[in-house]
Amino acid sequence: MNDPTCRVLLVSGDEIARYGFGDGHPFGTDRHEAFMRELHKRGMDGRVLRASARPATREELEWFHLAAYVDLVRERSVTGHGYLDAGDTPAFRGVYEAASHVVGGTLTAVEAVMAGTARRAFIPIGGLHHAAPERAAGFCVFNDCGVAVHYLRRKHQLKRIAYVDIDAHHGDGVFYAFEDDPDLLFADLHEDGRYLYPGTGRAEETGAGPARGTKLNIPLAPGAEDDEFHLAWARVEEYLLAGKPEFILLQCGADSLAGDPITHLRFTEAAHAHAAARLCVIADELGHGRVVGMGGGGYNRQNLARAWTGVVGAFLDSQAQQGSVGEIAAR
Ligand code: TV1
Ligand code: ZN
Repeated sequence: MNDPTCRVLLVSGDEIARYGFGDGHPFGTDRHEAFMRELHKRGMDGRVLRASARPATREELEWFHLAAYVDLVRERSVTGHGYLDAGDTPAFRGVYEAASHVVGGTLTAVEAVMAGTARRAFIPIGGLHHAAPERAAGFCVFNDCGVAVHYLRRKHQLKRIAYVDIDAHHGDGVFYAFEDDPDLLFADLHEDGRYLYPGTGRAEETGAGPARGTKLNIPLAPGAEDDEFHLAWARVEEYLLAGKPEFILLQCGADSLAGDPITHLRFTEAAHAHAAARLCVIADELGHGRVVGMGGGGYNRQNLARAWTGVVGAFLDSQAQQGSVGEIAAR
């Protein structure tokens, strides 16, 4: 356990793998397996600590969501009929259990990092950034990212938390829920909303009320490649170093890679590995090292497998460096 290569937690298993939609829906239940297979192929599954997801409690869900909406999901979960939004997010039998395990899984990741059992943690099916307090949206039933922010504040009295999002879609569910909260640092690179769902996240959207001017939305043109990513990413680093968060959440949606079937950004998986590696450096520099990655979107299975294993690899590498005497002496 004190082996520094062994301080990265992976939250995985059937409970979260069941979150997904059938019948030609881009967000299928095979995404978890596509990732796990690649992790095994790269020999990385034996290098991480493992945990399964617990379900979020009703109280935890209601830190972010309205009770009436939580009830609606629970009802639809029995029959599995109908949609939970206007057409992107179908109900399925057991959707309540699956979605609450995704939230609980992200909390498991956050808990482990706060307890010090892990320095970084990753959950492949987390990062459901479109869900709003009162409704599902864009494949997202419960917003694990938003609940995690409340968790860190309520259970650990953290104030300044960073949410970084490199999914091709804007993280509107997180953005609008914390729009007027200056202590939720928000940095989101995404495909310009003029061309892609959900249509929000203009650069001028910098926060509201007391938080006006404190959030970073960076829309990129369709077709943007790693060069554009790196230019934007430099601004994210500057923003985080100035903001000094006590915890960093990364939504690393793999739908920003070239070849995704529903978006038009053209990053390579090196972008995701770079983001993960640099967030570890920043978190270490800030003195706490706390980083949790959530998989987010990504509908080309090969892309999501490569991008997410790259993120886990960056977490493992950052740990190996942290543990090496030479590296510490060289600082
Ligand atoms: C059922 C079956 C639903 C097949 C939805 C692609 C489907 C999409 C489907 C789809 C699809 C979207 C919109 C439509 C605006 C709506 C996890 C007029 C082949 C984080 C969510 C994208 C992305 C929603 C989620 C988007 C995430 N694209 N096939 N739906 N309406 N919705 O465009 O950020 O990655 O595509
Ligand atoms: Zn997405």
